Amino acid sequence: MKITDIKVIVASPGRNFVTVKVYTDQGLTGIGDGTVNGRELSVASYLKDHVIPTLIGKDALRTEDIWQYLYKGAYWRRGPITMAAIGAIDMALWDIKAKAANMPLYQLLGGKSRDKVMVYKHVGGLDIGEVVEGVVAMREQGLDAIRAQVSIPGLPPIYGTGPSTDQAAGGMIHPLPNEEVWATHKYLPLVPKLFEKLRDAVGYDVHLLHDVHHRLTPIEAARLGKDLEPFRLFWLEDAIPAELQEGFRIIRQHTTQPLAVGEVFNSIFDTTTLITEQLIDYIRVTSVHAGGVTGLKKIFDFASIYHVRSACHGPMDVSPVAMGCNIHVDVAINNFGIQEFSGYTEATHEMFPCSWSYDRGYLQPGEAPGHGVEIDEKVAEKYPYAPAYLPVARLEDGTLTSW
Ligand code: EZ4
Ligand code: CO
Repeated sequence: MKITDIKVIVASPGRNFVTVKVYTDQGLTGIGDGTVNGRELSVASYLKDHVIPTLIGKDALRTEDIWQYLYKGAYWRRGPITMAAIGAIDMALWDIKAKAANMPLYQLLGGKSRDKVMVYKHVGGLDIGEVVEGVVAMREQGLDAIRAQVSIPGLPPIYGTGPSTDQAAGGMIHPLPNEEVWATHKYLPLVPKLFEKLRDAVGYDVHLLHDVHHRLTPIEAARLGKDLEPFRLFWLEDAIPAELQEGFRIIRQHTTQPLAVGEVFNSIFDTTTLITEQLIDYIRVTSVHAGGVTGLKKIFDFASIYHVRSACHGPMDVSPVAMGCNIHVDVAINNFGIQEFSGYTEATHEMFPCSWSYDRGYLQPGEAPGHGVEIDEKVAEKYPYAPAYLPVARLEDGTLTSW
């Protein structure tokens, strides 16, 4: 089955998405997600200018060979833009392969290992009371796992802590980077107080999660982990920036608090120290940023040997196409942990009709052949690309810091 054409579609139904559509000489088509939030057009160019011309005429069913061709062949290996471009093509090819087999994608990955995929959603708030209310309300909507974030009193709300975070992710995207303020010494004593109140309100049956968003140093993260131990979090996410994987050794020495990291990783080589030394419990790579279904499966299979479980990143900027691929992998692998799910705008759902479905805290991949997500190009035309940046963060004295 030969690849005859590949189209790149950039559209913004609430936020920017980069989607590829692969055409074959058998009439089958497949789509893939190549979105890198805030850097979207670089992936579109990488695909149009450098990848697509090399793939015309190749056998669409050779997913592994094409993955290696784009990875090893580029010479410049890894990196978020390269891996998102590879990911987009890989998802589209798996979509075509599963459609050719007339099966949902999960069947080609080993079939179902579980009945449903547990998700967590986000609650943010300007103070502890508001977060507690939000978590109680979300529990009533059937969620078994909830991420809780709170603003620091006296500082403006930061990314992920505003009210109704589900939609705020869109509202916090700016035409130029917004400048946020961060103060570790005000944050560290606040978070244990939040989780104490949360456990008082909802008990220990529900999984509670917290995202530090790379804002601490290893020893600060170790302190926070220790302070949170009585409240038994499902995980502490991105406690430190993880370019220095060895940093997790310090956190691990001090706390039994389970740890998750990896939403900005794009290759298995970002994870080797973390996984082989069992420094983390959950690996947060996601199909779009880690080289598609092929890249994701390699990392999760490697992680399974070391008792590390999957936890695909799933914010609103991971398109419904990548979300679909994640769900097929989630349901098929043995070492599934949890799936992040922020939900999407109505316009996003209108643009990406899909067979996967969400109900009261759990996702299902659906039974449509392929990954089950399509793109309505007429709808895409209604929502042109709009420049959008993630924020940056500074300390109170103006020093630029991680966020
Ligand atoms: O900051 O998706 O756990 N989720 C997150 C996200 C990320 C954004 C970056 O594009 O931390 O909200
Ligand atoms: Co995160």
